[in-house]
Amino acid sequence: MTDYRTVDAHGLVDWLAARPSLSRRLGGTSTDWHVREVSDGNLNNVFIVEGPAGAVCCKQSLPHVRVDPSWKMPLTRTDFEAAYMRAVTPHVGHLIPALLDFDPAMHLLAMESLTHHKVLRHALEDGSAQAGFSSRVGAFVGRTGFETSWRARPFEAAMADLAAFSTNTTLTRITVDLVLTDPFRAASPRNHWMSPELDTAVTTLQGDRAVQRAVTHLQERFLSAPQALLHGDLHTGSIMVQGDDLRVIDGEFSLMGPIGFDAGLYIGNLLLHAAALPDRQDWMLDEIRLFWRALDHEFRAVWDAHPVGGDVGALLAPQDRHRIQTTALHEIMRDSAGFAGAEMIRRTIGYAQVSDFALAGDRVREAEARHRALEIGRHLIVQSTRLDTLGALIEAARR
Ligand code: SR1
Ligand code: MG
Repeated sequence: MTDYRTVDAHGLVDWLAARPSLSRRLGGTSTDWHVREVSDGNLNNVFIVEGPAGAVCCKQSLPHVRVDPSWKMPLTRTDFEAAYMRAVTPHVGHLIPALLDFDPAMHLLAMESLTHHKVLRHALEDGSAQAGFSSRVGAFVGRTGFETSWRARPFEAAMADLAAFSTNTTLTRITVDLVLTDPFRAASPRNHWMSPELDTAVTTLQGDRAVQRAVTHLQERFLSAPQALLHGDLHTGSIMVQGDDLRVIDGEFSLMGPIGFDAGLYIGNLLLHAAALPDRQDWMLDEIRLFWRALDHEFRAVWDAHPVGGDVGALLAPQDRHRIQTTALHEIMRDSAGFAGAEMIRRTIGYAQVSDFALAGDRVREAEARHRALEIGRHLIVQSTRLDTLGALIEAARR
């Protein structure tokens, strides 16, 4: 931590001025640059810097959770985000912002500024999101899910990622606790919920042994099925949109894990939005269809394009490939359903909830929306091992 200091606007300008390529991108001299703090997530400081020629987005880790300074945290999370961006950029191109620079001593990264983009969750909330965005998210998960798997590359490359990202233990601990444990356990002090409206539902959920058994299965999948390099926190706040341009941001939770974890978090957030605004349910179910079809298409297409890229699959006859792909996609769907359910529940009663519920209108409707989210979430979790097709998932999510 010796060379680290948390930058403010002035410190950031000095840091940028010492970097010729970033200075050129901004243009003019440092006195022409305008810095705006745009931190929105729970963990880090984020700034947009604009100059006469262009803009840069800078993100720096803090020694604590941004929204809770008493929650101390190591600084390495931007290191993992930079490593994730480097690892997936060759496969997804402009579906993520370009990484421009990373300073490991300052844990400060600079990336392409998405000045005119909006966080997808906000675009959904203010009604500006254009229908159809999910096909690009599905393509992102399908491509990263295959290209970083053991099927696409020699085991040495996959093991290098396994070794590198398995040290992302601080953020993995957050996921294990906040997504896959605390919400399902009474007396977890970080849980909070709309009380008294949800009291009975929460007590029932936390005493439900079928839920405990199914979440145990999800915990095992998350921690012991390193299928591919995951984003690790793929919710609608980790995606930015402008018209039909979409970028996935915030890869700090990256790790090797089951592909259905990324897919499930995304699906869960669409279903949370539908729970908050029932008249958008058909739209959100359409988005899930688009998402899954694109994931399915890309996953098969990149596999077909290099059928013997990895050690896994080296013996597979071409005529068996389609069937093996289908089996793999069924497994991803089952995992997705379960993780979507866990995400819905943790975003309703856990530490980090979603702002979508405020759209419900009044307290009565919000309580109904939250009850819906808990009910659908529970159903997806306990039924997940039976939900292996898109049709089955949609039907389960319609309750
Ligand atoms: C303390 S971090 C809480 C949540 O914010 C992040 O975006 C992740 O979703 C995490 O679970
Ligand atoms: Mg984030």
